[in-house]
Amino acid sequence: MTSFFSSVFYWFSSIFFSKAAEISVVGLQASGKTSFVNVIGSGQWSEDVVPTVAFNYRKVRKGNITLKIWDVAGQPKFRSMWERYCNGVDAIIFVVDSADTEKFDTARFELHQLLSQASLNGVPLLVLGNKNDVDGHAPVKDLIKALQLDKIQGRPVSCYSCSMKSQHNLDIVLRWLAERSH
Ligand SMILES: Nc1nc2c(ncn2[C@@H]2O[C@H](COP(=O)(O)OP(=O)(O)OP(=O)(O)O)[C@@H](O)[C@H]2O)c(=O)[nH]1
Ligand SMILES: [Mg+2]
Repeated sequence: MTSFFSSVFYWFSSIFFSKAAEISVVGLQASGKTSFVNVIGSGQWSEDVVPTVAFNYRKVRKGNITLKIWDVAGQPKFRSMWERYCNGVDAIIFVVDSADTEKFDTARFELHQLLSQASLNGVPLLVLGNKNDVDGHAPVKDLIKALQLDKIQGRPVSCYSCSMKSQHNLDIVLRWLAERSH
């Protein structure tokens, strides 16, 4: 009987205390954006992922939080779309392949270019240094330096090292997103 009442309680609370956040996931091609959305959506890692064309939209429910996610393509021809999909969201997630140090300069350029758009003033930013399962990946302090995250002003900025493949640190990412939900 107790379990019946507690499940009814959780059902009601999921309706009345449910929260939502709309987020955009951007970053250079092959950094792992679609893998991130797949892993938090299905809890399953798969190598089998094709490059995104334009964007994917996905709604993911985690506990009492609904995430509306714009997964935007990272190839150069699609980058001019990033601003449009980041406009009005609760948070921007910028994914970097932390093992591909040669692309850090391009990632920094594209990130700062995006954040210079007045329409995105104040939108919280989460930088994910993905692929930390790969040897030679850059730790958070090197990412902060390489992407000049300390120069970003006027918005909350966080940076975590993570891996979609091993699902390392995804619990922290979800907690960060829960704090942006309303
Ligand atoms: N080792 C490793 N490989 C990863 C990880 N996350 C993604 N990958 C691989 O990186 C490649 C690109 O992943 P995607 O998720 O398609 O990258 P994307 O950022 O969505 O790329 P675009 O859609 O082209 O912008 C795939 O081969 C993935 O299997 C990770 O955490 N570790
Ligand atoms: Mg993709």
